[in-house]
Order: sequence, then C-alpha cells, then structure tokens
Amino acid sequence: MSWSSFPKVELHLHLEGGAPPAFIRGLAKEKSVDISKIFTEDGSYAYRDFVHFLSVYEAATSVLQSPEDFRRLTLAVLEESASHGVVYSETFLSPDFCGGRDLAAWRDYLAAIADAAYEAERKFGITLRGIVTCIRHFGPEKARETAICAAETVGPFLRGFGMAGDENIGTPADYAWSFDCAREAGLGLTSHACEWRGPDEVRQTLDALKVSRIGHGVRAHTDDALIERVAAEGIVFEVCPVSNVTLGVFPSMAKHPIAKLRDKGVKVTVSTDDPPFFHTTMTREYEALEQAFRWGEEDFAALNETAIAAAFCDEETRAKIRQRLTSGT
Ligand code: MCF
Ligand code: ZN
Repeated sequence: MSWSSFPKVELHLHLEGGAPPAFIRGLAKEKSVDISKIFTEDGSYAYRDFVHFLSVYEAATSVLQSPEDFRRLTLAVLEESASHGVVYSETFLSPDFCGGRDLAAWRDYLAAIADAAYEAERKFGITLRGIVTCIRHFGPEKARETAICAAETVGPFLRGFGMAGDENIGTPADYAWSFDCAREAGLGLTSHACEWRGPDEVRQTLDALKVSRIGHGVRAHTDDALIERVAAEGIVFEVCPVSNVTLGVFPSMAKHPIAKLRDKGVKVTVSTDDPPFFHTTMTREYEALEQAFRWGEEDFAALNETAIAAAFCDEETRAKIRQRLTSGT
C-alpha cells in the first residue's frame, strides 16, 4: 500500500530542519554567503555525526535572515508535508534564529511564519501550530530570553514551548525557570530527552520540567520502572524513527524500540524531525514501520489519534482535525 495519501499528524518537526537543501543554496546565492562545505557532491546536507549535524543545521540556518525568508521557508516546508498526507503539524521555532531573541524582532518573524501557515492551510489543506524552542547547548540564560519571547506571543498559532539541541550539555533542571515561565503563560510543554543520554534524562525532564511530551525518549525502553511511570502518567513520546537510525542512535529500523515502547503502554507518535537531513518524509516513516513491524492501517490510525489528542492546539482545531482523520479527507 502507498501511504502518501493516508492522513497524518506530525508533532515533531524543526522548521529550518525541513528546509530543502536547494532552497538553502538559493538563499545562500542571493545573499552571497559561501556555505558550500555543508553539502555533499550530490547536493544533500553533509554531516559526520550528531554534534556535526547540529553545526551544519546552524550553518544552513545562517542564510535565513529575515521574516520574508521564513515566510518562504514555511510555505515550502508545508507544501512538502501536505504532499505526504500531513493534515496537522507542529513545528519547532527558535527566536535564536529569528532576530536573536529580541522580542520586537521575534514578533515580526512569528507574524510572517503564522501568515505563511494560514496561506498554506488555504492552499494545501495543512494546519500548522508553533512551539517555541530553546536550544540546550546555548545555555540556560539564552533559554530564559527565549521563554520570555514565547510567553509574550502565546496565541492561536503559538501553542507550545520546548527544548532541543545537545542533551549532553547541562541538566534539565538548569532550564526549569524557562519551562515554569512558559507553563504560567499557558503553553504546552515538550522537551528533547533520552535520544543520546540514558533513561535518567527522561526522569529528570519529567521531574524538573513537568512536560506532557518528550521528544525522542527512545533510549528509555530498557528501564521498566520508568516505562511504567511514563505509561501511567500518559506521557507522549514524539518518536522519529528514521532520524534515530540515520544519526546512529540505533543500528537499524528492526532494532528500533518503537514497537516495544508501544507494547509496554507508552503513547508513541511518529515524526520526521528534520526530513531532508535524514532523507525522510512521513510517507517513508510509515513505509519503514510497515516493513520492520508489519504495522498497517489500524496501527497508523491509532498513532494519529494519540498525536491529535496530545497536540497543543485549541479544542476547535482538534475536533476539526479528528474529523479529517476519521473521514480520510
Ligand atoms: O531532534 C534532532 C536531534 N536532536 C536534537 N536536536 C535537534 C534535532 N533537530 C534539530 N535539533 C535542534 C538543533 O539544535 O533544534 C534546533 C537546532 O538548532 C532548532 S529548533 C527550531
Ligand atoms: Zn528533534
């Protein structure tokens, strides 16, 4: 079966990480910036390992320099997602890359991104909501400024706050102030954890940051007590299978723990993370899961229901998307 037109919900997508390499090369040319070293000969993004991936991501992002650049990026990313059947998506946005955490500048970038999202909704039938994301390896002080940007711009489009980046730097508790600030502003909370570090990273993230969703979480599958807690508390894992295999978290899709986690009662969802970086799409994620675990229509429908139930959107949007999922349109 071809999964491309199956309606899908995606909760974990980094906006700049969705930028097609040709789009970034085009902007680099327009702005006369030389970033040729971040591409392979065949034009894909080139990186050696996770830490290098983070720096290539930042180099690619350096050519996105204005609200207009982000408007174009948002349209390009959403057109691609919609072509893979995605009807609802949440994307990580970083004020670090949108005006250097200056609140007035951030408002302009956010307005351009939200405008593009509404245009894409009319043109391609995909609904997008935003999650402001602090970057762990930039440190707690910058995260506080990022949280203030988020708290000041909560609205129908900006729904969540999260953390991404290098989890080997610092501890989740270092970021508690930022998450408290975002929670008080009414934002939904998620944090990347346990992609590289062990299960204790999930424990600390739940205790210190009080999130309802974890980005990745996949290395927690070896800790039964923790998995019991995650299942009992209804914590949702935003699992990005192809990302994990491509970055080397697991050696193959067959060895990926997503099926084990689901069988142990964890609420799992599926996302692409940074699709062109990992040569993936939502269609490819479904194909890989079908091949590795024999998942089919019922499994994918259940994943999508878990995802829309955990989405940070308002109830009216949730009902509208549920309707599209069940009617298949
Ligand atoms: O999920 C992947 C891998 N793990 C951690 N972080 C990231 C991933 N993709 C992007 N990121 C980070 C990266 O530091 O998110 C930031 C990037 O700068 C952007 S958030 C809009
Ligand atoms: Zn991610």
